[in-house]
Amino acid sequence: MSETLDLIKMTSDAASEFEIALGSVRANPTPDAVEALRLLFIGRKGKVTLLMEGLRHASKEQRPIAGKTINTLKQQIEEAMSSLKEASANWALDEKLKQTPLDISLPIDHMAPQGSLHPVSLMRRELLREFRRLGFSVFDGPEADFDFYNFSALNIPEYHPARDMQDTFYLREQPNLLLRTHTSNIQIHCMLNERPPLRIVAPGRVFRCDSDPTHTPMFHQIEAFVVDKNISFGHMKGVIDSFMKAIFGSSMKTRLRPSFFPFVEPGAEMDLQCVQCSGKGCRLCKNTGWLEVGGCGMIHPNVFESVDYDTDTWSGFAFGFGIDRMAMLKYKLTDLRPMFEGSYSYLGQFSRYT
Ligand code: FA5
Repeated sequence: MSETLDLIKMTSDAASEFEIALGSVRANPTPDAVEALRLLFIGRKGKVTLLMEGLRHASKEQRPIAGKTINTLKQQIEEAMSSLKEASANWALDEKLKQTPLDISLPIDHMAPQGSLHPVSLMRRELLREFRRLGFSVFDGPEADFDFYNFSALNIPEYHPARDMQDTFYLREQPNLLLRTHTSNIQIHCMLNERPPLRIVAPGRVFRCDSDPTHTPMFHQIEAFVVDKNISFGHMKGVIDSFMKAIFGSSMKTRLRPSFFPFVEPGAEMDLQCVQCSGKGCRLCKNTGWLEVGGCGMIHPNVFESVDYDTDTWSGFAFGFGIDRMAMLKYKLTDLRPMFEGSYSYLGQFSRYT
């Protein structure tokens, strides 16, 4: 009987102790303090757990009375612990928020870093603005295309060595299907669908098996072509000069070098003065003072024939320039490859141009 009375007295003492401890943990419910309180009373060696074990020594008659008292305390403690756990989670959140101060009075753009346009998008946007100003319309074409549009109709027959000039990715699924190696395929798609006069600009992604500081396996070109009556090489030179000066400034020097492309005659390569060394010669321009940005020329009569245009009536010029190369020159970059590696810090530097 006296053991039972002791147990009840100890339970009442434990209840008072718990009330006091609960008050101080509630004031500062850190996860550690909450866990310590739990262990102290209802842990494996906790005060209430030991009281439960002490029930073994109580007499058979008195055991239910003492048991009920201890159980009631245990339940009260468990309930208090579950609300303490919630308070502890809120405490942890408050602490975290204190460490990352949040000033809700700041303007929104100070809080979230803003995205920016990719240098190729910036360049394409600027180029299209200039071409639209010159009266060109935008035309699109497929990136995976048939040999006919990328090569044959452009006067590059099978086994022609010019096919080796552009290292082609062929697609296994279908014979004659490939990733276009240039945007010149759009000339054929457009001319088969539209009748002259034409004044077309066509930017797009192209693919070649190629990689070094000035070559990437995926890159962007912008194709432009004009088909009308009495079009001359002089018209082409005028258009190229006009948009190059609009983009790179009126002092930018350009030059045309005779070159061969099967789909134009005569053909030329267009160079811009090296922006890195202003024409003096450096590693980027391989000491030539110039950087090649694209090819151009008068549309070959065989191309007109493959799209059924009368060569006695129509003449035209075409050019295809590397957008990435022009971005490289405009933003003074020395390597094209990081443009496509997706580094946030690299691409973030273009935000001031967006
Ligand atoms: C052509 O692709 C012709 N289709 C251009 C053309 C169009 C000529 C119409 C005549 C009439 P070329 O292979 O030289 O030409 O490529 C044109 C430009 O694309 C190059 O001057 C360069 O600026 C860019 N370029 C070529 N290969 C790569 C590459 N791997 N990575 C980045 N830019 C490239």
